[in-house]
Amino acid sequence: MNSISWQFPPDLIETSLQRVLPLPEKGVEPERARLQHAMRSAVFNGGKRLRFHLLLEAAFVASRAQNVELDLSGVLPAACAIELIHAYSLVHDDLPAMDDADTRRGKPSCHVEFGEATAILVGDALLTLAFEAMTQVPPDRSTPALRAMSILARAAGECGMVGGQMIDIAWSNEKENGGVIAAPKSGEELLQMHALKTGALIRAACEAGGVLGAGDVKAIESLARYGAQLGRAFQLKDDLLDVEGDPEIMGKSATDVANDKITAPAFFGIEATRRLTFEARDAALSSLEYFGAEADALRQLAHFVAEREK
Ligand code: GRG
Repeated sequence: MNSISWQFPPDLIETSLQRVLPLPEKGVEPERARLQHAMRSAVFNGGKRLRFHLLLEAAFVASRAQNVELDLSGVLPAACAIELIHAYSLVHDDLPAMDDADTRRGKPSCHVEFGEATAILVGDALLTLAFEAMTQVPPDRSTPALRAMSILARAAGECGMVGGQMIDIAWSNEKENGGVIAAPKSGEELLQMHALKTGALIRAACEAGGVLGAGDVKAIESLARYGAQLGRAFQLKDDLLDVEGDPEIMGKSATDVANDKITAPAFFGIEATRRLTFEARDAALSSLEYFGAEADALRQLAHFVAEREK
């Protein structure tokens, strides 16, 4: 992602997140300091910041299309929030009851380093902090901020990521599915699970960015469509890397294949999965036709997501 010509420097992301997740205050109870330390470790451990970049860039693109100046103070809280929601989902996804992954981003996963109960609380605290962060906007930005919050809440919850995770888990664990062995009955069902588990948050980053950048209806719709297709390409490529990627480069230990997850290559075959990935990339690119050069970073990102090595 380093080769993408973002409108905003990566420093802006890290300093904004540091502000939302400061070091423990002096005198805080040692137990809470440990929790805060574990929360910081789940966030500041080398993620690509894809969703933060997306939300910020979508806001920029929408504002440019309307010829208005982007007010970052109304956008950064939601950009931080989506990264916190993402970090929580990874901490919970790695738990023994879910994917049981020992490493994340090349380091011990949260429950391995801090214990299982702490990791559950880290996820809970990051999710709630995300919603607190989203309220920290100037009063004149509160209406779009509230709309963006609703988009992110829906995408993160049962109608989106959590619902998709439930389907994914149920397909690989009959106990979590009332004793019924389930599997996707069609490629469409598998892609719909992807759209919920992974795509919903990526789509929401783009749609919420469009709202916070004061985009018109067409701009917001275009960005949402771009996000949905980007999310599809992202998960298909993730499934391909699971089969073809180098675990050393990927920085994670538990593969979906090893966890008996139903992956796109297992369902469609490798060649068809590659083709679907590129089709989603191209659909994402077509969704940006409404915009000019201001959307070039989003175009570069669509190529990166579908063609990356990790
Ligand atoms: C536990 C509620 C709950 C949801 C989990 C995020 C998720 C839903 C599952 C993760 C499983 C997984 C590896 C899905 C592939 C897509 C994905 C979210 C990959 C990780 O995102 P990146 O590559 O991560 O953006 P970094 O580390 O760069 O932030």
